[in-house]
Amino acid sequence: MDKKFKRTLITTALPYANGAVHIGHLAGVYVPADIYARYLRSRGEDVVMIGGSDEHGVPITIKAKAEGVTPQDVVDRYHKIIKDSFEELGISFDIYSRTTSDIHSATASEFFRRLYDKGEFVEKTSMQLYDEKAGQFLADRYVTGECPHCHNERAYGDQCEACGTSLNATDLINPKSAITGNTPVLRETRHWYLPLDKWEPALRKWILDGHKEWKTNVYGQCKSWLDLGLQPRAVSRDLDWGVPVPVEGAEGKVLYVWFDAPIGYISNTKELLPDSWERYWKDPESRIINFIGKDNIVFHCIVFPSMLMAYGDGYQLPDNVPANEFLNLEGDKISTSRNWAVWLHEYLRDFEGKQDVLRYVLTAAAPETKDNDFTWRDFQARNNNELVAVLGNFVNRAVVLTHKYFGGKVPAAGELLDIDKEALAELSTIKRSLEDALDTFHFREALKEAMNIARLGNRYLQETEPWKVAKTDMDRVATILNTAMQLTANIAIAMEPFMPFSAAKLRKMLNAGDLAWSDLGGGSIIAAGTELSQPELLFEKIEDEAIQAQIDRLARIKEENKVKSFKAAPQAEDVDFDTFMKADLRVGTVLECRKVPKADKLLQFLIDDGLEKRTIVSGIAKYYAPEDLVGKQVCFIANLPPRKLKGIVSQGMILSAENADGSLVVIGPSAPVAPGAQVR
Ligand code: B3M
Ligand code: ZN
Repeated sequence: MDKKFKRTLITTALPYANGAVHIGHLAGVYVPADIYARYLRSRGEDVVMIGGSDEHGVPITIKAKAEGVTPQDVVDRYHKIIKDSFEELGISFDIYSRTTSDIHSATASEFFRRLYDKGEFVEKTSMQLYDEKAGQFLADRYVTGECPHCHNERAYGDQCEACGTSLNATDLINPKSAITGNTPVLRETRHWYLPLDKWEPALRKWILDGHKEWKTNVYGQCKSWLDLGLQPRAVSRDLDWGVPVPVEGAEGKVLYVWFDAPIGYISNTKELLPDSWERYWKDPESRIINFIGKDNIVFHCIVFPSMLMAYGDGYQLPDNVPANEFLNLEGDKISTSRNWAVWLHEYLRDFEGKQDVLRYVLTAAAPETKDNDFTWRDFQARNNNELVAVLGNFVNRAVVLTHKYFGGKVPAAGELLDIDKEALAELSTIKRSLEDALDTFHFREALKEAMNIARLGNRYLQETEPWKVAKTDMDRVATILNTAMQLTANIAIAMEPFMPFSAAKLRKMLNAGDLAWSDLGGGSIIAAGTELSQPELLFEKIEDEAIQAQIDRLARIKEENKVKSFKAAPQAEDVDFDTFMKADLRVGTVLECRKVPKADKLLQFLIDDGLEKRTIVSGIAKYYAPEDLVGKQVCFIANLPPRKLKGIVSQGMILSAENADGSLVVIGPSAPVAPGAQVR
């Protein structure tokens, strides 16, 4: 690590307290931050790790309204779930607080007031959407409508999730209030804006010239924001949930959640260290590292730094912002609202005692440079093939053999042969690579290096075969097992930042006293004569049933979502009965069904319609395998004029219902009927 820093303040994005924490949050932010914090601590560095819940913002108030409770009820509930589950996973926050604390409102309020007094804001009047029925302005997510860019009909007032563009509510085409469903009207309101354009030259210099070492995804995003040119951003909202704007005449207005949330890092440091918090924020010999996900980059690299510069008073800007990309789940984007996630508190319930397995898998598959996918099969394979078969296996063999041949006492080594020396020498190479990777936030790589000690150990035992040597030369066995125990002790040190629970278990097994990070790489760090405890398995195999249960759960959610996310179309215009009766709807039995060549959507049916056999072409090839439909009964319109599709004359149309995702389900009778039966 860069020697010029005396201490490190690690911040982690404050999760919104309107839902639990899921594996995407963990892989993106909390596991890497915790690895880093534990690493620095084990090196004896002065480090503070800050976390907390983000308890303001519109989504929380929408959830509260939907449930008929207060926003405070919502955040109390989720703050507890989040805090408890982080703790159980071993995320070693020095403080995990919340933005509804008194110290936070006071800090955020003072921050705003100082900027206001310094003339750092621009005050502007603008037309905003107002719901007359609800009697309130519609900030951010309170409005939905059509995205002006990609025409997604369910864009929010602050962002279109389909194309990723950030929006102003007034940009939406055909806006609707999320509270009443009404079409809002425009009404004049006054807000405070932070002129980001003022800070653009300073930001350019700080990031583009000064931090070329940042991760390319972070640097690149900053550069494209800066190249687009920065605009003033509103930092207040017309809302009744949040930190009130501390200015006369600002009744009914609160600080925008993205103004107050990053100040939460400061308030939480203050709460933890009332007397010394400023050292971490203002001393040039301290450094600040912000762990976040990629959707938060602009706020941490552009907005919050501008706020800090505007505030002045010695506040330091972050030294690094190692943002990660996104983790997907079984090929689909993780989504709180669609319940498409693995929730930490549920994982901890379903896989009791397996905290380290999740930490391991999320690090090994972390989305460090690009989006990555979590699958339950991969989770199982990494546990069984890596943690059990490589790490657990080596440690267990080393400890069991020491018990078998030396009564559990680490034997003294005799003369080292080349093979022993080489194994021990490799430890220092691994240590160097491991530290390089950790220092530069390459945690996947770092974990691989830590695991390499176990791989080395397995290879060593395989080659030295102490169980064979034991028949002839116990002195040699002593040297081999001493070496194996040195490797094991090194593992106990190296794995601590990644898998603290197993590392603690291993340390207990080794009884080796204090093993410090500075011992890592050493070839005599566990003394001869040390009495090992009874061997205990560090990891156990995860069986197919446990994995299948999770896969089944996700399949159920997928089905539920098809129904839940469905928005029924408005009812069509009336049709008179006689007109309706002109449509000749019938049931037919599918005799044959095959794909239409060179048309990936079409299936060609031969239907027994009770009178003769008729051919119908239908656009459902994406949703059915042709053979699955043979023998089924379907509903069709018999009296449509024949139509030619890809050279085939289609005599009618098969009826199907459309799911929210556009997939089609063929409609048929709920019990068999005679082919040709009419439907009315
Ligand atoms: N709560 C957004 C998020 O959870 C926001 C982070 C605040 S960090 C100061 O993605
Ligand atoms: Zn869009």
